[in-house]
Amino acid sequence: MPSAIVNEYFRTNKLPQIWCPGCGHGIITRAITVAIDKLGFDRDKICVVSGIGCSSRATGYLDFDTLHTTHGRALAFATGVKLANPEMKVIVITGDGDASAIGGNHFIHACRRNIGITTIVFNNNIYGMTGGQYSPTTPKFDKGTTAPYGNIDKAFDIPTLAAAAGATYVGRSTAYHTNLLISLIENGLKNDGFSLIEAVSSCPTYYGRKNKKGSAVDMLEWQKDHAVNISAASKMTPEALEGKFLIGEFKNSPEPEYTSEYQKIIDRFIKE
Ligand SMILES: Cc1ncc(C[n+]2csc(CCOP(=O)(O)OP(=O)(O)O)c2C)c(N)n1
Ligand code: SF4
Ligand SMILES: [Mg+2]
Repeated sequence: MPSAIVNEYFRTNKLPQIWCPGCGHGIITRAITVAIDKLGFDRDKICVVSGIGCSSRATGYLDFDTLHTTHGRALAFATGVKLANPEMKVIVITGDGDASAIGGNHFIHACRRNIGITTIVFNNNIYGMTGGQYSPTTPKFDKGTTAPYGNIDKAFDIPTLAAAAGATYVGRSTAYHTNLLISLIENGLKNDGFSLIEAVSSCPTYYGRKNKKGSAVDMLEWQKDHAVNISAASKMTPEALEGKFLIGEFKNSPEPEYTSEYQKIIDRFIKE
């Protein structure tokens, strides 16, 4: 990490962080700070909220107003922060388990309300913190400690879920594709409503070992080799796209934001 970013946006007295060597979460956390830096936002107008998980530990290291909350409830806390402080940029950092398993209901309703929260899901396809249980994004037939013979549940596609539920900005990138990730986070933060960016991460310790994905470097190379930008995908055959996943900006359709709509109701009653 360039030290300027670390010194500016990280609580250096809390470092080193707890993540395993080769974990993708550090790369994604840095990308968030670079996006904020590029936008030049006032750091006192930013609040970062997380749930519980390896990914959610990021709020401990980031030097903004931060809330490290309870498992699955980051969006509930963030909704309260945004309603009380509509002028603040509210960012949620969450894991695939935190966002789409225990927090799945908060997730779809935050999307539906189009509340001004930029949510970054660190998707490592597993519950990393608790020892590798399978999550709603573990690919079908992959293994976890709770699926030693293979998981038979179909995985959620988080961007598709978010777009269908009403999020107005949706994208996906990976820990490997950091420049794209930074630009998606920037665009998500520019959107007044609910933005969802899935950041494909890697957990070499649990998901990688259980599914024989090789080293941390092998897992990043897998991201490089299997991600296809949505702009290139339209020119590819279904055969060429077999086994690949899409990255890029999937949706950018601004709509009225929840707290500004709420303020209109308040103003109406104050006048009456
Ligand atoms: C109410 C509650 N249930 C379960 C847990 C245990 N728990 C902590 S983190 C976690 C899963 C985290 O997975 P994910 O959100 O994908 O984050 P990762 O660690 O993979 O980054 C679970 C089940 C908890 N802390 N609280
Ligand atoms: S257990 Fe997995 S997700 Fe958690 S810090 Fe280690 S590599 Fe990262
Ligand atoms: Mg996870």
